[in-house]
Amino acid sequence: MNVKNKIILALDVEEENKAFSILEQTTKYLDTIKIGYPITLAQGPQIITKIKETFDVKIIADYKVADIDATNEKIVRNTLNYGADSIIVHGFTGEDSVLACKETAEKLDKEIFLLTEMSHPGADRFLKPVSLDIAHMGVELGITNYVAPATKLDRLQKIREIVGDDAFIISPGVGVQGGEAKETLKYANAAIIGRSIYNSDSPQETLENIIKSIN
Ligand code: BMQ
Repeated sequence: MNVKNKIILALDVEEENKAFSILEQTTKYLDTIKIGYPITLAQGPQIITKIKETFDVKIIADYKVADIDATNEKIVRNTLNYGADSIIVHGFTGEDSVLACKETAEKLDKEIFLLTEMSHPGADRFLKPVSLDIAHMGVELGITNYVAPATKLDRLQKIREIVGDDAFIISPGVGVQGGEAKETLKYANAAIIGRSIYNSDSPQETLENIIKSIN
């Protein structure tokens, strides 16, 4: 995995024209975006295909897949067949659920990202107590891509220690949620940034400034 400028745009807008306008302004500096339920539910999953046909970007589908193995298989297969390059799956559902996602993606020559701990405060109650265990499970299952929080650098660092230097970690929570890109990239391979970019008056300038701040 390789992410240009170490920034992944979280494209959580709902309107297609807004999404396309932001992509036009940012894809000079970005080659990887994350789309999730907001735009998918507003525009339909065909939006994945449409973005792929229009822009030269890799798409991470953030559907936080969290069901039994048989259902996960269907969710992952359909998402990737729309053209997504990878999909984010929850780890708390356990080994069989996660393995179904991994094997389905591999059959299509695509990848999964395993979500370990989350960036928001509420994650401390239920997810934090098990998130390091989730990372250990990922290693046992041979997973090489992870999601871990930019807002909790001590946790991000611990997760990096567990998954190892060769794993690829993408990290949300930079900007509006309080995380800082340069600090995050000490432990993560790429930072996921949404609102600070797509809600700014000039997404292009904001992105340029973030890239400057990293280098
Ligand atoms: P923003 O930069 O806070 O606007 O966006 C962060 C993006 O990462 C959003 O798409 C969130 O849904 C997503 N996200 C997160 O913020 N924290 C997590 O722990 C996981 C996650 O996917």
